[in-house]
Parts: sequence; C-alpha cells; structure tokens
Amino acid sequence: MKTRILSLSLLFCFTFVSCNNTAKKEAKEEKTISVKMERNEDMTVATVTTITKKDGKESEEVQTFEGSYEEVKAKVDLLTQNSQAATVEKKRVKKVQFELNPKSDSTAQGKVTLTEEDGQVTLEAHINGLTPGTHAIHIHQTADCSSDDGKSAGGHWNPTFQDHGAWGAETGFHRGDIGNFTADASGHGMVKFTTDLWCLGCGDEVKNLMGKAVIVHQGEDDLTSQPSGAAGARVSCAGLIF
Ligand SMILES: [Cu+2]
Ligand SMILES: [Zn+2]
Repeated sequence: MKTRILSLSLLFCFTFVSCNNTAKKEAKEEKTISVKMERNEDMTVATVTTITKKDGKESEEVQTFEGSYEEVKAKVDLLTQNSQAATVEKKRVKKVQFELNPKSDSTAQGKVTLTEEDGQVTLEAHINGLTPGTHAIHIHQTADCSSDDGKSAGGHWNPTFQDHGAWGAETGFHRGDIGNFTADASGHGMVKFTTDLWCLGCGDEVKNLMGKAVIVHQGEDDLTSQPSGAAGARVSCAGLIF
C-alpha cells in the first residue's frame, strides 16, 4: 500500500513537472499592445498595434476601430483585457479643428488644428489671403468672433496676470502670446507651435484653451508694447469651442 502511494505521488510529480515545462515554452511568446485613441469632435479612431515576439521572431498586427467614443472604448477595453499581453500602452490623442474667418474687411482665412498628445498641445494653423510679410498670432480670451473687427474676442488670454511679451520671456508673457509668423508672396502662412502650458478641455483654467479664440493680426507683434504688442487690426478669427 505504501509503495502504491509513493509511486502515485511520483507520477503526479512528473505530470506537474512536464506541465510546468509546457507553460514555460508558451510564456516565450511576448505580446505588446499599444493603443492610440484619437478623439475628434464627432468621431473617435483607435489604432491598436499588437507586437508578438515568439522564438526570436517579431510580428505586427494593426487594427483600427471607428465610431463614437463609447463604442470604440468598449471594443478597445475588451481587446486589451482578453489579450494577456505583457505590456499594454494606452495613448490618448485629442484633436479639434476650427475655421479661421476673415475680419476687418480682410481676405485672411484658414484652418487651425489643435492636438493634445502626451501632455503637449500642438497648434497648427494654415492661413491664406494674407498680405505678404510678418503677422502676429495670439490666443485671445473669448471665443466670440461675431464683431466685424474681431474685437469681440477680447484682449490676450492672460490667466497668469503677466505682462505681454515673447513666449518664455523671463519678464513675463501671456499664455496666448504665440508670436509672429511670415506669409509668403502668395499670401500663405503656416504656424506650428507646441507647448505643455496648454490643455484641451482639462479642469485647469490656467491651461485650458476651451472657450478662447485664435486671432491673426495685420501687423507684427513687437513683443514689448503693452498690453498686446501693437500688432494692428485683427484680420482673422477662430472661436475655440469643443
Ligand atoms: Cu492678438
Ligand atoms: Zn499678449
């Protein structure tokens, strides 16, 4: 009887060891999933990239989901929960786009795109119909472009109560003091500006661009005149409501 118990436990032991070996072999497969969620005004797009490493070989699978934020989030959550991946990285990208409309009898119009990724906000503006040369571009305090001269947008957005100046200046600058850009001979200008001092719709009113306006000026910001750099008429305006 004792021998039987001993051999039985030995058998169990062997089974356990061999099972354990198979488990180790399977564990050699390592999955990494990265999720990029892009949230626009009316649609959310998720790009899910799964990288599988097995026996030194790497394969990549890319899946995309589109729809409302809730739909896409549910699909992504289900996929990442069932994946048994070693690493799941989730990246949220928020993107909103606005029209810049002519003001002060100008022909200056274009598009502003705001993107938030990894705690940084990028403003990209493309403007046509400008007079060739230097123009100022700022964030003003109110998303109201209704008046013909654009003055309904108020003064420079200045939630930290500093003086007007060049972005990053030690003597102070407004959170809306983007600065100047150049329009080429055809009247086209482009601005690309990235900062971690802004956010898109967060709770921090010192950072939040929601409810503000983008204003393009006829002239150049001298970066010293108070309170707004003496940049002249407001030639294009976009209200930032998202
Ligand atoms: Cu301005
Ligand atoms: Zn300013």
